Amino acid sequence: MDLRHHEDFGPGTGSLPPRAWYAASDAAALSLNGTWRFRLSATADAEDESFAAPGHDRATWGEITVPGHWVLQGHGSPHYTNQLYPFPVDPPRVPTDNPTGDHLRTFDLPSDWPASGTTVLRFDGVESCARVWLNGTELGDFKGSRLPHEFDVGALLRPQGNVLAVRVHQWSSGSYLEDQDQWWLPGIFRDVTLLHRPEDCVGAHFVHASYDHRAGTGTLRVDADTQGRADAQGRTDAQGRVTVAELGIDVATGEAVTVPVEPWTAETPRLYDGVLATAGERIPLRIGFRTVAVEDGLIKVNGRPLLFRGVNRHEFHPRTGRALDLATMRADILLMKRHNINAVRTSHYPPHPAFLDLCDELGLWVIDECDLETHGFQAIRWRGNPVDDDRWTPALLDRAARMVERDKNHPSVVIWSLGNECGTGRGLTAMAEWIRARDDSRLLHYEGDRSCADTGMYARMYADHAEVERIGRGEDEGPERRRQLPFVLCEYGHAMGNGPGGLSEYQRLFETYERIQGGFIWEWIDHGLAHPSYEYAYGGDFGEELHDGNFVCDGLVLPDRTPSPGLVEYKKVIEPVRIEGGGHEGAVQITNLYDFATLDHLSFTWSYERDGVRVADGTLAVPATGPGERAEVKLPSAPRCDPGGETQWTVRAVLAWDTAWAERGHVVAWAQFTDESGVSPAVVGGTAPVRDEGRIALGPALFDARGTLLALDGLEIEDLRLDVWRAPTDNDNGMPWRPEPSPAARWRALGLDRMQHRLDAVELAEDALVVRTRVAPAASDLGLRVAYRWQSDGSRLLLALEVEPEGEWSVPLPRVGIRFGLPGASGPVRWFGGGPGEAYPDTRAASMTGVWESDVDAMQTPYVRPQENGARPGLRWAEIGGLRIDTGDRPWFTARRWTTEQLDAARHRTDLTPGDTVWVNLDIDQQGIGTGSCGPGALPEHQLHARPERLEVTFSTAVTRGNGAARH
Ligand code: IPT
Repeated sequence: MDLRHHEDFGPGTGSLPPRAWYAASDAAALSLNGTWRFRLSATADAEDESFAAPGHDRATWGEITVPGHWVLQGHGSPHYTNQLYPFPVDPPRVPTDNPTGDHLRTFDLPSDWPASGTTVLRFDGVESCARVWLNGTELGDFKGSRLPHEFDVGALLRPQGNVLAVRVHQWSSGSYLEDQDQWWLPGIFRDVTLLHRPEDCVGAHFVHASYDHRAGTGTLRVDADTQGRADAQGRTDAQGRVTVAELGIDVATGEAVTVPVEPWTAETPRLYDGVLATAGERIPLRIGFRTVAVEDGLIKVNGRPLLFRGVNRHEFHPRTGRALDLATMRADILLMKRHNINAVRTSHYPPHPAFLDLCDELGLWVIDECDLETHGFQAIRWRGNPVDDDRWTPALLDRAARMVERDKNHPSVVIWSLGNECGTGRGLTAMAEWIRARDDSRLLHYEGDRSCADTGMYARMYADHAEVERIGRGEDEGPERRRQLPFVLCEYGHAMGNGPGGLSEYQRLFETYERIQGGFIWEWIDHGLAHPSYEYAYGGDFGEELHDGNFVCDGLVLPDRTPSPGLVEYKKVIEPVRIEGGGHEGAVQITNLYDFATLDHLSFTWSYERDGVRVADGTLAVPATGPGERAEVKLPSAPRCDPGGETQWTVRAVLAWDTAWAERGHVVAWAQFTDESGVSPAVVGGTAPVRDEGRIALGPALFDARGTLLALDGLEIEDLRLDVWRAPTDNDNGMPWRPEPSPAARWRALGLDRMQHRLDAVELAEDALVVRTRVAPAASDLGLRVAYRWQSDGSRLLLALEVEPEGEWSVPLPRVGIRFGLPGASGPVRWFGGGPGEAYPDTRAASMTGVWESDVDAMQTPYVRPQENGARPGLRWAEIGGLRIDTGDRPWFTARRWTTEQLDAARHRTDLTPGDTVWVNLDIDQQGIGTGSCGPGALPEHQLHARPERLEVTFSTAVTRGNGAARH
């Protein structure tokens, strides 16, 4: 059968050979972005091709913004699947139902558009297959959605009234190669540009800029093809000149020159401005000198091993999908740099090319990944996998070439990745061979082939801590060749919903074993699409037949790019400066964890706090400390303050001056050290409980006859009782494809979400009211014996809670503590404890001890799919809704305007309606978070196993006792 262009194995026809992308030259350019005419058809051939001819009647057509996806502009709807193809797997055929968007744009050339030379038309990205006509003449067709394609249009252009017609099919054979875990979003989603190519213009060019760290010199050679052709060695006739004024370089293309330079690294992104000039054109070059190599089994740049503090980045915007503007790209990088991230894997396709310019400029290591994933074949045991079928190899090689040619001049790109999750096959080997032959100055990455036959490094995703440790020790099994390779976790720490937990433990391994050269969190941003009813939509919200729900919302930033607590935690865990030790007379140790930079750009400050309130502060003089070095500095003697309080030092490393990515004073790293631990509040007692008219009074407190607290000094309190349930997090819910039940499934099976409270006794003792209950789920013999011992000194109310498990508990508890309601509570919330943001047992590195002020609404983390969130650890005291809470037991503190049951039932943010009552949880402990939505669950030391527990809390209604409004 004859396959039509969108269903054949090939990459397309008619486009020019790929070449390097650059933002601007002095040749004329015309952006064709903007409003285009648009018509959507349900099938590939519902309409004939007459629309491409000038003069076609478009009266009934709509409009669309280019770049953009039609499904986000009111035509059809988006569809989310992770691995599964949303169509029958019968490669290279695709369904008859194949949304097809006809795009039309008429344009005039600027009056000064040069008549000589020629002009090319460039598409930077079209999903998934385009066929292009200019003025009625077909230029060709192409696949490879996130790769550029150019056509020579010189002969067809007219000064006025040009008609550019583009037919885009949502599904094509290319879709089989683009099964990335993301929304399917068809359309012309990157720029469309006309580029004049003067006579004697610069053709393809390749900037080779290496750095010799022994000599301190850089060697520059720019190969350029002034005719658009290269000879058999890839070298070209040297007709162009390369100048770098700052370095006094003025050489012919093809000629190498070695001069003293400052190297480029992600930490010190030193770029030199140069020019590549031919008789017809001048192209600005931004040159970074650096050398990437594997030596002694380690990835080294400029002779030094790297540690990737990375993140996987998809291109995403909640309104425009994968059509990103420059400001958004820059915002991503600034946010990354401000959170100590030093590397990006462009999962799972080459990004908009301007993103890499920004990585060069601001400094990030980049793994540039090819637009290739055939994950859906896994579901059919990899039968027919395109990467192991020679008919597809030309398409694979085309993708490899388009990536490498486009991006090869970026110093930030240190590793090429063949793609993601494609299984194994000859096609991948062919790609690797082509890439190595074209550019042997970078490493090759591909995670999917455990033999590492084609790669220069060993990569895994979601390996648990124990396995990473084995690899670090060199105790991993596997091919001998692989055991010699450096190791990177190309994905780990699945940032879905609340979490990921366990990052500190991973980082410790990365810093302990030199073979483990860091990792890349999965992933940067939640792909929640702006939605009129749900606020943010995820899989299934558009009525998709097959979908993977909110697995698409697994980022370190929320869809609107608000940092989630996970990003704040990651920033702390990967701090490039470690501050340790300290104490009374003790010295502070400062370790420079940068790979290249000194600490010269940082200043160090200290502050001293009593009960969370700053008493004194100052600066610390830190001696010059090179990468990997450690310095010791003495803190001043402890400032005088009132005795009896809890005192601590806080030491910070902040930017000493403005940088390209953050302002002076921006905190890069910090640590706190306790000086004196303070005195716990005195236990109160002495008042006798009194029974009266079906009520029990105890000092300021009123209980009902069953011993339920009703009010304190007239402040209403609702339903105070033991609580063990939390709205399961995505990590609690685990991986749907794993056979063993997730923690949340085990919790629900046992009934921890439906515990019954049986009242066993209400005892009025001389100076205490004791209420005994047994808390247990129906159908089980497991239970928790609970004793609430209430005492009062006449003005305050003390609760001493005791919990005793009964039976063989094999399931960890979600939480254990008390919860109660404060009807009508409003106003600010102030607390002394961990903050400012949320934390859990294995996500608390970034929690800083201090006095914090917020309000209940701001204490919620609005995860796209609602789930447990917002806990603050280490509570000493809190004031909320007129209630004062004091405790020496440092419980976890949570407050929200809905119940856990409502949070558990909600599917979207919009399902949560704040009620009048603020529900407060004080937890003795919580189960850790882990990263079980894709990866290991909470580590054993962060699991909450049922055991005898105690909690003492004092309640009062007294207002602030001189706790100044210190905010950090
Ligand atoms: C891994 C994929 O590479 C990535 O695209 C994403 O789907 C991630 O998981 C989970 O969000 S594949 C997984 C089956 C390990």
